[in-house]
Amino acid sequence: MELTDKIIKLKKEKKAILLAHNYQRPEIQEIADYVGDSIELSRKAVNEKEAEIIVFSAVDFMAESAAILNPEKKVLLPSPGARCPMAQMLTVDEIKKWKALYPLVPVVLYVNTLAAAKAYCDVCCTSANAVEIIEALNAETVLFGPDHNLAEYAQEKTGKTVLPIPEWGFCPTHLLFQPEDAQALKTQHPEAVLMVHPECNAEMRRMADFVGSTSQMCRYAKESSAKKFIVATEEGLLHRLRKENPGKEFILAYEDAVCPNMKLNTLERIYLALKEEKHVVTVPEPVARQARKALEKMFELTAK
Ligand code: 5XR
Ligand code: SF4
Repeated sequence: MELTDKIIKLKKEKKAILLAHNYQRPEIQEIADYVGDSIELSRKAVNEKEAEIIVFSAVDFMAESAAILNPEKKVLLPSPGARCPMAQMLTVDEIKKWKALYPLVPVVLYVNTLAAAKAYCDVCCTSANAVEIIEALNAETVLFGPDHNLAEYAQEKTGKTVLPIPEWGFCPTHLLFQPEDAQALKTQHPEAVLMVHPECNAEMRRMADFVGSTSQMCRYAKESSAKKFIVATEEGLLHRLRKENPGKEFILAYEDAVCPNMKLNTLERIYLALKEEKHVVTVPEPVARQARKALEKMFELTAK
């Protein structure tokens, strides 16, 4: 039996669902029950009442959020070494240091943080809703971590003071996109629309026709009348963009833009994790309770 068939069979037997982030390998996206950004996926998991096991093909912090929001389900991270380096950049001590300096200022944390850090914030956000969340807060200054590019973008968009914690946090994959490469592609394809993730640097964002998260890029590409797009985010998203928009062309803005951690997940590892029900992600309840509050506050502030 093919590996994909074995996974599909096991999923049924064990009442498991497979969730894949937009940056996963194409063959994983193809057999996933849902493909999306981490928060879309965590919400799907909450709605799948029948599911007993969630195989979350992504990185550590995403599986943690799923575990926090689905305490009664078993959440498996197929490759336990898949850790987001940006999430590691913000320690609890760093948050405490900034909170001591600005005791009255709310702390907004990108979901790309570990649960222990989330437990110390007021509200979480994603790259899709950072601007909306900061606007909704009754404060002119906020502490924001760990991505300093997303902080800067949110500051530009909201007109509020968004202080990055730490001052330098970044995504190594999105840092690979540089204006020279994007400009060369724009010159080669003058009719193409440039979509840029807000984790990219300011020059990239300034050149962009559209700045948004992975889920927002998918929506934008679908609704746009353009036929060609240059895309500045991790290469995995291009599989989904191409699949959902058969008549349109998608070009990666830098050819080696790969998140090595996302790519640690393979069909083989998904199969083994599911078969042995191993690499269970758990978050101790006191931390989970605090982090859940911050995630729920995000849902509350973005509810239409
Ligand atoms: O950089 C990421 O890990 C991806 C992404 C996205 O746009 O999907 O930035 N994730 C964040 O928005 C967090 C929620 O998924
Ligand atoms: Fe972390 Fe960047 Fe990889 Fe997303 S793409 S998981 S932010 S390193």
